[in-house]
Amino acid sequence: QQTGYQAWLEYHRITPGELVEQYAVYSGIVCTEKDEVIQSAVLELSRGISKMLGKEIGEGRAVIALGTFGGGNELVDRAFGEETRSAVVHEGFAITTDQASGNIVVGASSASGVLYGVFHLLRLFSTHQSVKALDVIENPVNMLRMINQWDNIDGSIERGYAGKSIFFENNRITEDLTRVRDYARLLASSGLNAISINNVNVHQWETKFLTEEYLPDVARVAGVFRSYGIKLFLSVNYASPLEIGGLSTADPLDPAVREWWRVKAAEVYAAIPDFGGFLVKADSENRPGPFTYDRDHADGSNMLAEALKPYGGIVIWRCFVYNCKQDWRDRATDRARAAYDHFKPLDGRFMDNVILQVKNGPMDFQVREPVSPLIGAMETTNQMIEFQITQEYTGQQRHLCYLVPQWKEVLDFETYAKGEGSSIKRIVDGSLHGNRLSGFAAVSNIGNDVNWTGHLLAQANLYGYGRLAWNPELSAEEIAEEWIRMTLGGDEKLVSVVLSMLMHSWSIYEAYTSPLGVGWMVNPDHHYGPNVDGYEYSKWGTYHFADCHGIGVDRTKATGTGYAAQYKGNNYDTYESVENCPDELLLFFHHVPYTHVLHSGQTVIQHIYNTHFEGVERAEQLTAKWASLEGSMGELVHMHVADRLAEQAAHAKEWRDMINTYFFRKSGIEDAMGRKIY
Ligand code: GCW
Repeated sequence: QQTGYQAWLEYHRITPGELVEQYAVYSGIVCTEKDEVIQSAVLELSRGISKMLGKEIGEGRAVIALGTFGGGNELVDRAFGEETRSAVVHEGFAITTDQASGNIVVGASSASGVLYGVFHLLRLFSTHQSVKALDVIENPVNMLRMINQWDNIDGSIERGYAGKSIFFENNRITEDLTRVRDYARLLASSGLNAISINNVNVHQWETKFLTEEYLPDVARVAGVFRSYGIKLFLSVNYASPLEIGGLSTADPLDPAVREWWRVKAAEVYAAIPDFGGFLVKADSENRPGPFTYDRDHADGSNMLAEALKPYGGIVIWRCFVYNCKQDWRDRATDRARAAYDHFKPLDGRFMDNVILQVKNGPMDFQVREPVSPLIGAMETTNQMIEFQITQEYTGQQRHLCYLVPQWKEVLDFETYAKGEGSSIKRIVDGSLHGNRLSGFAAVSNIGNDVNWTGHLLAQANLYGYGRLAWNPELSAEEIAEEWIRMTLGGDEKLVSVVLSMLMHSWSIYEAYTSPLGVGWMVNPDHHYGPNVDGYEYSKWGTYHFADCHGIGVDRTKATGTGYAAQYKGNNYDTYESVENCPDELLLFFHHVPYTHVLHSGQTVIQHIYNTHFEGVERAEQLTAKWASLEGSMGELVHMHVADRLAEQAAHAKEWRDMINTYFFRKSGIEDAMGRKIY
């Protein structure tokens, strides 16, 4: 049962008709370069086209030619003039249809550009577009387009909801890398170019990845990704010099520690010459870091950066740093403030091969959070954004939640970092502050489930992440529609129904879970399912402060924690004021009475009741919509998603009833519509 294994590389057979005739004119692939990435491109192209046409490519009158500019393929060199060549940057590509011959030509300035170009062409074929007059130039907007695996060497995956690791089992790196290769194909086809393969929480065994016990196997994995233009990174343990180096300290200013890392870097590069660098979670959630030695994050990251610098390697240093041993009685400490408070004062001190990786929001990948005020706030520091594809807090791939619309909102957010026009996307693409290094990272949602992501429709998040990292201007609808056509086929009713399901899913999930931006209300540890006070008296800094009068966190400068003052310009004014604060973030910034009237005209309490009743109805509508698609796709696929949607609808009721009952009991205020509350 290979249901969903090919994901968006399914290449459904194109039924006879105008399109087949158009596509079938191609009699072969002309490629003269032996480079392994270009050979991957050739393989992908012939595999894709023969699957779509149901026969080997052949018997036509035109060819598809591909190669790098000046790489020896005459058809490529003839097809593109100087202007086009200079418009194509390192990983970009150009595609053109030669009118006289009908030949399609894919040209690029690098081998990976050729591969991205081929995947683009395949996307055109598999979404049934005309290829008669192509004239395409595409360049990736972001330099680094990265995936972070949170996989452990024992095969488990932190926050993984789609089975076990495809990389590791039984404390070894997987012997058979076929599946890793197919993952590389999926990542490259969506536009990605970097991966870190192990969890940022680096435990005892994974710390040894830097030793000769594991390095040859890590190099094997790097080789697989290399053939798809993807660079390999490792998450490293900050305390490695202690744990595997036999030193008595990991003090970043200690010469012996610095030397240890230099030697390590040399060994890693000897095994993997194009190694990407280190990803580091330090002084975060009980992981070791420079604080132990009274040093700061700049000291820690620069030490590693210095070791990697001779080889062109980079350090990606995470900013998810906060006090995870907070006393809930302490009302002055605010977790939301932490990243900014820790890192902003260090601006200007990081080496140029350090990138700070900042989560999209100040807390932790909730269904709704404001955008992190740290992004853009450090003018002379490289930054990249971190998203979470794996649905830790958004239904764990048992609920449908298409996250691209959320990411789009974040990327379009105006920070005013340099006045108007300082959107997040312009910060993370490096253009606003002129950074050499920048980009996107995201925590993967895949495992060894046959369909990769557990919930088949959650594949759209992985695909969408890659497409958005390549070009943040694409719309969430465009991306979803591509994914549907490529994965499930082009039946028009199917496309429109699934598109509407995906596009509404985030708002549905938000409706029946935690209200008005306050977040959490989940079961501790595993984070699935409702538990309103689950984190209320915990040490994690995650509170909603509901009492019999009202709810919300006062994060204003005037009377609260002062978090709102981390924003610039209009944003500060908007969030500071209870009148101006957008409804969806009201409880993130303000503590208000249940009778407070929202911009929508409803009171807070009535909003909670309404959205929770409606959320369940809308979740039920998803099951009905999906049911209407029976017969328009493979039976197994249809049944699989139907099962997940049924579970979601039932579980949404659990959310509704817990939340409504909790707030009815706290507030004593009845639902104006008299619906059932327990
Ligand atoms: O969201 C939290 C998760 C942890 C994770 C941490 C992080 C990898 O619950 O499981 O650890 O974030 O991002 O470091």
